[in-house]
Amino acid sequence: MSFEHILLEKKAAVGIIRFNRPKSMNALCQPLFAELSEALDDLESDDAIAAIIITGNDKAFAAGADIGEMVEASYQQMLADEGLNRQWDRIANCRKPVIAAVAGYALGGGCELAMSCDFIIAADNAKFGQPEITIGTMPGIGGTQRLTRLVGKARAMDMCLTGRMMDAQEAERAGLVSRVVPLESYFEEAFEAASLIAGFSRPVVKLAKEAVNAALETTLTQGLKTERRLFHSTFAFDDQKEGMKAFIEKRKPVFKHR
Ligand code: DAK
Repeated sequence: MSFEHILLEKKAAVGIIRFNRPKSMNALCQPLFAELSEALDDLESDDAIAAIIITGNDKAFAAGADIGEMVEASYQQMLADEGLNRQWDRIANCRKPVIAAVAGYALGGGCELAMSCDFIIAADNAKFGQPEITIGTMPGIGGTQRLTRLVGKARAMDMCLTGRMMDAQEAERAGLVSRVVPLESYFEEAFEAASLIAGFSRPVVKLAKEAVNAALETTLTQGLKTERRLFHSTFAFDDQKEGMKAFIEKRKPVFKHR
């Protein structure tokens, strides 16, 4: 598969999607989104791939949707573009684990896209923001919703209404990112995390991901019920028997993903 705006690589059990528009800070143009969806379809249907990393370059994860593309768009065009709206949801709908490895700017749609991954590993130069207010609009693909759930109302309001950026350290304190590491090693850190996840039982990883996501969608009582049922269902897998036996026998488990 060859793409113009992204690079796709498969390394062992990890699929890597890298935004590749360095001249425009990886601004997310529509063709890039179509390619991202296509690459995710490919990685999701490839049985050799168990975890996915989405990343940019050292200066920018992505500085938002391509402003040049949007400047003259009408209300009718924005509303009608259902295909585009679906593509923006593509990462959140991926059933395999997706890690965002973020260095530099993750702004607007870039920040929203990182938040739709399962977790974010950030380089110490990362900057997160929802600056849409400074260009006369507002977040439209999760900035007011995912950000508020992740960092709370006060910080989300502050960022969406003033357009200020959060640096990596503040983002870690606020719960937006899971780890901050030196710029030199953020991709390796993400790759190690993805490889570790890829070595665990794949169906169980899927269920664990589903359970954590349920926490953001439902009440505590319903979420706990969902978790309990998913936990029970791990006992239907050989991998649960293998994992626990291996612990008792003081050896490494050999998961067969069934
Ligand atoms: N779009 C297009 N080009 C961009 C860009 C962007 N978002 N961000 C940067 N660039 C381009 C710059 O125009 C410049 O191009 P040249 O002048 O060299 O041709 C090049 O990248 C380098 O940028 P700067 O010269 O500005 O570099 P600086 O280091 O001075 O500043 C910066 C870096 C990232 C702080 C700055 O470029 C900046 O503020 N960028 C814009 C950030 C922003 O406002 N992002 C939000 C965009 S709105 C939806 C779909 C999408 C969305 C919502 C809903 N639906 C379908 C429902 C999303 C909206 C957005 O993301």
